[in-house]
Amino acid sequence: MFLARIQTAQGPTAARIVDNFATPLDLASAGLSSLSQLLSSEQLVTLARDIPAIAPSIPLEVVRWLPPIDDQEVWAAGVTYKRSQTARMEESEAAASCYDRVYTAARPELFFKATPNRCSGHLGPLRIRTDATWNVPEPELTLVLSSRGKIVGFTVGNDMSSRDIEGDNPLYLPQAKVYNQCCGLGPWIALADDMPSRETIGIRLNIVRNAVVVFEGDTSVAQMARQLEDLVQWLMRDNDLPNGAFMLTGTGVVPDSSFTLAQGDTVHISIDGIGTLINTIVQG
Ligand code: DO4
Ligand code: MG
Repeated sequence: MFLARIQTAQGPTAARIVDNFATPLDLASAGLSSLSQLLSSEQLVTLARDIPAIAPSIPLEVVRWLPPIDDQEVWAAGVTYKRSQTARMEESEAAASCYDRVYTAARPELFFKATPNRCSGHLGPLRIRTDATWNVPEPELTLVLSSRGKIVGFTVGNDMSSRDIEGDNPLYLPQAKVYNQCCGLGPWIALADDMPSRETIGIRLNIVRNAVVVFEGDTSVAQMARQLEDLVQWLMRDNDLPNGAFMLTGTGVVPDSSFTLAQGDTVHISIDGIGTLINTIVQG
C-alpha cells in the first residue's frame, strides 16, 4: 500500500494505492483535511488502510498524479555521498574546501529546497532555468516527516540543480536550487514500516533523449555517509515543522562534468521499496 495525491474531477485528493488502483480517500470522515494531517496522525498506519473511499477507484494507467505534498516545506541535505563531494569540488575551485570540510563535519549541509507549488509529481514537468547552462537531476531518497519529526514514509525526490550557477559562487546556491518546478516528488509515499532495510535500498537514474539512454547510474543508501535520523535531528534544531516536511537526503549519482540536461529529456529515478518517478524536462 502507498499514499498519493491525485487529480480527480472533484479536485486534488489524497489516495490509497493498492493492486494497481488509486482509491480517493474521504479524509473528512476521519476528521482530517489534508494528506499532511494524515501523515502526522498517531494512527497513520491504521487510518491509511481504513479510511473509506470518497469516489470509485481509478486504474493507475489513467491516474493524473500530483506530488504527494500539500502543506509541508521541502528541505534537502547535501554532500552526504562521496560522489557528491568530488563532483562539487571539481565544479568549483573557490568552494572546493567548503565541500571537502562539510562531508566530514558533524553539522551537515542542509538547505531549503521548495514550497509545494514548486514541486512536480510523477509524469509532470521539471524545469531548467533559462539563465543556466549546466544542469543535472539529482536522484535522492526523500524522507516524509511528521510534524514531530518522525520519519513516517519515503518517496523519490529529484533535486534539480544548476551546476554552473552553484559552481560560480557558493552564495548562489539558493538560485541554483530553488525556482519554478525545481523539485520532483513521487510517484507516491511508501510508509516507513513497509520499506526494505536501509542498507539494501538501491537508487537508479536513467536519462533518455530522443529514445536513447544518454546517462545511467546507480548508488545505494549504504553509500551514504550520514544516518537519516541524524539529518532529521539537525533539521529540527530550533526549527519547528508544524505541517511536517519532506527532506531530500543528497545525491550519490552525478553525471560526468561533460553532461548537461536538455529540454525534452526524460528523467527516470527508481528507488527500491518505493517505485519510479518519471519527469520530462522543460526550459523557457
Ligand atoms: O551544495 C551543494 C548541494 C549538494 C546537493 O544537493 C547534494 O549533494 O545532493
Ligand atoms: Mg541534492
